[in-house]
Amino acid sequence: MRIRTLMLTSATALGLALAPAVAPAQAAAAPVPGAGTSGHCVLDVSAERPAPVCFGSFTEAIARATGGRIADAPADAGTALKDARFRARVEDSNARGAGRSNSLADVLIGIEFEDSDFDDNEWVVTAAWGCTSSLADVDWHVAELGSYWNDQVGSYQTFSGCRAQHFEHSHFTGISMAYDTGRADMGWMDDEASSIRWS
Ligand SMILES: [Ca+2]
Ligand SMILES: [Ca+2]
Ligand SMILES: [Ca+2]
Repeated sequence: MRIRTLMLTSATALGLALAPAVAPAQAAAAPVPGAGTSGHCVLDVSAERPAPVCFGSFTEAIARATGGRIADAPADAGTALKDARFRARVEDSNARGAGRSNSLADVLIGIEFEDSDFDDNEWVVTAAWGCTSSLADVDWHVAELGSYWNDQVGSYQTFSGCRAQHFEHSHFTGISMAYDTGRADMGWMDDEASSIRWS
């Protein structure tokens, strides 16, 4: 059983920066490359000190999140996510993932979107490996979303055997949605999620 505790802080323009919860004194995030107006970030939740890496396009973010194996993803994330062939390519890439062979783990476990229907800004979640089938064994999580992403998630999709559970409050408290592989509409949880588990 392996559980990683992560915190998203608010140090970047996107509010997508984080540090291990066990070391709050060192929580200040490094400057985020490409931070600013970019809404296409990759977050490696298995890194010792996770920090988002942001790109100018969804295409570039996917290339980074797949270790370069998918370099031609559609520019529009929503178009990509609704395409079964694209989702299959992600799973094929995950099957060939090399884990932590480079600075960013290359198994893509999920994508979180700001708006419903896989629209607006997104962050791509990577890890060194995917999820185990048991939901009791939580594989990855983010305990606190930052100032930008807190109460903003409007849709999501998971990959690599993962299912996501979104919580109303940070540190997995408050009301939560059932584990699911994806939702184009968060329903009552729209703009409410403050922490997330993947299992
Ligand atoms: Ca939103
Ligand atoms: Ca909340
Ligand atoms: Ca699991």
